[in-house]
Amino acid sequence: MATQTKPVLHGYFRSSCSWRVRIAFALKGIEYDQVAVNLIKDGGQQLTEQYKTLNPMQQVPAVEIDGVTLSQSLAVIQYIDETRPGPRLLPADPKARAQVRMISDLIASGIQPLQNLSVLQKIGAEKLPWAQHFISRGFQALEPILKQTAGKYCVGDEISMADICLVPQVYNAERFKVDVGQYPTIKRLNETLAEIEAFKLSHPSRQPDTPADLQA
Ligand code: GSH
Repeated sequence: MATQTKPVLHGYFRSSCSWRVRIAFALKGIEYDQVAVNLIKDGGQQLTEQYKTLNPMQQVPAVEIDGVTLSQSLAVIQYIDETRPGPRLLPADPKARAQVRMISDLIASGIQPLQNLSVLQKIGAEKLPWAQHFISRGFQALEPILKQTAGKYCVGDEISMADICLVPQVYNAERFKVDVGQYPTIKRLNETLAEIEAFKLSHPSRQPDTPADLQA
């Protein structure tokens, strides 16, 4: 059950997985503290022995909440949804819920890991075309799926975990110079979601660890 202590998010302003958790907290109206883990500075603060005790995968986010430490953003989002009041992040209807998980997994397992920092560092020189290839491949699959499932948002007319995954992934796509205009449904959903306060407040340009030159 929820306790009085504020959750602590160990994350990085530009990490799409940390952003997912920030959106979930914002949608639920949950106050939380943030501890910055700079993925670049000092060779990557996620690689320290100290941080490894929070997330043995040495990635952000890690979240201290209700006396447990959780990693894996989708597990964190689902825990928040199951323990906190506010708008449901996974729909009650099993088919819609499966669609939300399908879209979330497509992004969280099928796209983001292939363009993640540690993978790009390992492959060396071909970083940009590599990332563009896997993001485009994922978006080519996501577009027809969303065409079928979307209403105002990714699945019908209620915001869900799928939307929480989509917006940070589009942000990554734009960083890697993928032309999102080729995917009209993805583009339309992203534009709609970008206007929502929870997505704005949690944006990488507005975090405590956002460098001054990247602040909105
Ligand atoms: N499946 C994990 C989740 O959803 O939380 C992925 C976490 C992940 O890839 N985090 C990235 C990271 O920490 C930032 S979005 N990258 C740094 C690294 O791999 O060294």
